[in-house]
Amino acid sequence: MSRSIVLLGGPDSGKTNYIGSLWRVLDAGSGILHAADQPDDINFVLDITDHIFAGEFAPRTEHSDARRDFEVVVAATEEGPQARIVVPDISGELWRNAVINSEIDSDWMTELKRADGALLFVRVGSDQDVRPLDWVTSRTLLERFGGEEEPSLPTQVMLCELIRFLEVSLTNREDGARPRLSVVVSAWDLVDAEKFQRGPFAYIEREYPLVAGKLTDLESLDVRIFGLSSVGGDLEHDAAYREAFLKAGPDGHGWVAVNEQNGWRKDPDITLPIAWAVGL
Ligand SMILES: Nc1nc2c(ncn2[C@@H]2O[C@H](COP(=O)(O)OP(=O)(O)OP(=O)(O)O)[C@@H](O)[C@H]2O)c(=O)[nH]1
Ligand SMILES: [Mg+2]
Repeated sequence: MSRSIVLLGGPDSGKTNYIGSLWRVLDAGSGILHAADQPDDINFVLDITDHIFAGEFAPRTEHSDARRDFEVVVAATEEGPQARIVVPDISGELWRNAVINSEIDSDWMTELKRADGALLFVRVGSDQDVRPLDWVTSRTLLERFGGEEEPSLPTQVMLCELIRFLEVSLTNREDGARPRLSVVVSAWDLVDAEKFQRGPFAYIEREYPLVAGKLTDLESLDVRIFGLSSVGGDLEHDAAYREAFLKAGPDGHGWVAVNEQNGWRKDPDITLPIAWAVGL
């Protein structure tokens, strides 16, 4: 019962706001996973939910912030197996620096090695997204990677390197199966209906072709891709949405885009990317 799940992603990729919304669902037991006990220290999570309750996104994590682990034991059924989920809410800036320096802090390395699943976040419409360069240049960059500091590391190069970290560090599952990686495309509420129907992998293919190639070639990880909206809409720029959100109360707005026979649909259970990675 000591398996853990790591949540990682670059700066501004939606990790913190997911944790806040996730806790509400785990606590209420309204998703497939519920909290099997009360976590020890959830003050920072409650700070996040305070922002969301006020109809605003929780602020970006300062990279000077102490590492904050959100640790909770989850289960799918009352009597069924449990899994410990350790979600370090690390500032994306730190993940980015780890890639630039080709070095992961030994604490996180220990955490990654203890984990048999991960959630990798990438966000629609982030102003922190670093655009390449054409992709041939990016590939050269990726190949040569590890030497001098690259001041504007393209997002897709960073993502490929994070996936590589996961490939070398995640441990096989208890049943011997490959570790699982949920790739989560956050702020998926920002895409139009057409992009929504083409799905988050098509989005990654278009925006980050190197990442799409990497995901397709992965042999050591079992991958699934989800679209995610932690709060259901754009609380910052869409005043009408924010008003409706506040009026209806803060819970139950988030959703995950999942693929079914008739295409992509919204599922209100935002625990799904974790539930799949845990395999409960
Ligand atoms: N439209 C929309 N935007 C979102 C959603 N979740 C997050 N965002 C946007 O993404 C920004 C970053 O979200 P955070 O949760 O702070 O991202 P983070 O990965 O924790 O960022 P760092 O702490 O810098 O690593 C927010 O300020 C929002 O603008 C969502 O569900 N919908
Ligand atoms: Mg954060």
